[in-house]
Amino acid sequence: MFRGRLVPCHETAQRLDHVLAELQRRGAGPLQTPALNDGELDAALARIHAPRYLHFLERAWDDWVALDPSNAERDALPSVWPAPGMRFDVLPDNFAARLGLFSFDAGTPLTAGSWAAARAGAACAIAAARVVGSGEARSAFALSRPPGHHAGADFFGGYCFLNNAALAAQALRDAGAARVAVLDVDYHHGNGTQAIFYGRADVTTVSIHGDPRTEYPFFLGHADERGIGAGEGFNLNLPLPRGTGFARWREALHAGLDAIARAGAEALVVSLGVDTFEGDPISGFLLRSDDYLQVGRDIAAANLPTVFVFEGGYAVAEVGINTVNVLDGFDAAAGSG
Ligand code: Q9C
Ligand code: ZN
Repeated sequence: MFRGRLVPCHETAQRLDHVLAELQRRGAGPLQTPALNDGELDAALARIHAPRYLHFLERAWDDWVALDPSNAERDALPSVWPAPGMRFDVLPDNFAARLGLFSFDAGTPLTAGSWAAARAGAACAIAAARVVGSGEARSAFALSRPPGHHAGADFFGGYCFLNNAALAAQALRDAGAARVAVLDVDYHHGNGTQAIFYGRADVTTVSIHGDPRTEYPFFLGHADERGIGAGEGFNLNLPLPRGTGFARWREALHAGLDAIARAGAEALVVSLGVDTFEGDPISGFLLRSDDYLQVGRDIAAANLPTVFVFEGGYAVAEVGINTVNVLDGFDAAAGSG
């Protein structure tokens, strides 16, 4: 839903095909399918997401089609939301009301395969974190879609349903890392990840993004959001204006990596969106394909066990090159080839 019309969703399956093809073209090794059983996955999902939200998502498509069999031909989109001062605690019986309760935009179509894809993507991120957390590998890349960083403990939006980066960060904590950092380099503020860890000192969250005064998700991501309670000082937002190029963006990256080092993080999750690309159709930064090699080198200089999680990036023809450039830059600098 965009400006009163139903338009094709930018978050398409071809995005992932391009990344996978580019990984294979450059001989990235070893590709694995996550080996997590349903019980392990359910337990890991419950570490981050609210039970009633998971329960809703799992059944949402069937509930939608049960309203009217012809709904199977259409995606479900929310159209009504609770405003501040209204009740969030009472779960409505009405499906449209539940869809609104658990979401924050009308641009995230829930379709027949949404739950299966989100669940498989979460498994991918958790498995990547386990490989890194166990010391089996120094780094791993979780390649899945839909993305995750806009999803909160109990809401979807921004094409995201389950927060893969948060699940990976929690899995690294559970594998023994005392302090973990999430570095979000997607063009859009990682509002879901921030919200999930806002009150926690053990997971530092850093996001570099388009200024929410003009850019989605609009209602979070300002520089004065520093965390709350025990989490105060463990959230850093680095908003930048539309039109920002690589030199200024890289200064923000260095500021973010400095904060991660100061927080004493022992492991790193990177929310890797490449919608910072100059050719991205929905974003406003001006990074070029070669710049992503430097992004990878700069992240490698943090010298931390690192889990990359795929997020946004909608210039479909370049999404593979740009994503794999980050990984190549990282690998070359980290010396793992
Ligand atoms: N005309 C991620 O990159 N709406 N989500 C944009 C542009 C939502 C992006 C509208 C963008 C969500 C993971
Ligand atoms: Zn994005």
